[in-house]
Amino acid sequence: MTAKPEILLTGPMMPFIEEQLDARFEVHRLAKAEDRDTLIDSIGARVRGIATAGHARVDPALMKRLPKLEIVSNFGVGYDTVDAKWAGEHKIVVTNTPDVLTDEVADTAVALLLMTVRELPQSERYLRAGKWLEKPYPLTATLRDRQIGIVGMGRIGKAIAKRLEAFGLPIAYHSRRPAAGVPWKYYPDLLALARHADVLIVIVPGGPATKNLINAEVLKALGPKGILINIARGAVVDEPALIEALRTKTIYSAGLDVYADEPRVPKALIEMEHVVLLPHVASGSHYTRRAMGQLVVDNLKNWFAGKGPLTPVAETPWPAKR
Ligand code: NAP
Ligand code: 8YV
Repeated sequence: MTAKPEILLTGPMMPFIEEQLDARFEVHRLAKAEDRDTLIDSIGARVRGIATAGHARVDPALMKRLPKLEIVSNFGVGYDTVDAKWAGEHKIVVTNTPDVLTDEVADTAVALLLMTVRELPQSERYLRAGKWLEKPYPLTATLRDRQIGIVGMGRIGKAIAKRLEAFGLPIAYHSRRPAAGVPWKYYPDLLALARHADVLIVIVPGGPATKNLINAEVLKALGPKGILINIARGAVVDEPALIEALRTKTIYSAGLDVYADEPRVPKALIEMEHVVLLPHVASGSHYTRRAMGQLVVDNLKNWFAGKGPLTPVAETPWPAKR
């Protein structure tokens, strides 16, 4: 019997994923190691794959210690915790989980927008506190008179735009290049989009290129009627600048699913009654997380069966351009 390929699991994953990995691979669990360095020293020379869900950074420091590493299979479409550029330069393939979560995340983005603009969590808390018996909940803002600006017109950005178009709302967007085949107005300049829109929905990848993309200047341009929805990555928004903009009413409100230092959320945000805060749940249904998990497993299985990766990321195209 040939030996199973050895892989490193950087943290716990759903049991059905771990069961399938155990059946096909010899799995080394970083989270269960008494000392991570000792584990990596002892198995590093034999590890050919990594399965990760952003629990630990898969950076050059780690990958250099795994000289036989061939593939990193990431749970999540966003792979900002993996240095994919370095991996690509060293003939290591990185895979992610695109498409299978697009609809779920777009649904959640629209829900978060409605929750924020119509103050639905606040009004529910009001009822539960018995305050409706005293007087009706105050009237709220509306989506009806708003221009939507989407920052990032990729798979999920398009799915959000389609949903909001069906709501009868005007859509415009910003990305580095115009998106092919979409009817919505393109703004090459993010500040110009922020000036035009009263809702800014952020759905770009994380990483150095988008760090603090939504800064004090963008928030000022969004203006006092403006609502920021961030469903991308916490680091894309300058969090202290956002807190200040909310505190000074430079913008009206925010709905957030992601934060700079998850799962820690700034106390200043938690204490603000007028913002809506979700704990990074955009893809978090059984159905969608299962599809994502299966793709993590299938990428590894396909690779070690010699059939290539199913969903390689842009930095590590397949067949490789080598
Ligand atoms: P995608 O199809 O790759 O789309 C990314 C979009 O962002 C593209 O339109 C891209 O266009 C644009 N973009 C990239 N870099 C940019 C920059 N520096 N400035 C402006 N625009 C930029 O990805 P997706 O599947 O839609 O997912 C997007 C991201 O959403 C993921 O990477 C992940 O971080 C996040 N996400 C979060 C959750 C959650 O649970 N909250 C769930 C799923 C995904 P250009 O290349 O032309 O600029
Ligand atoms: C996951 C996500 O919750 O796909 C992404 O980029 O942010 C989410 O779907 C996350 O990746 C879980 O680790």
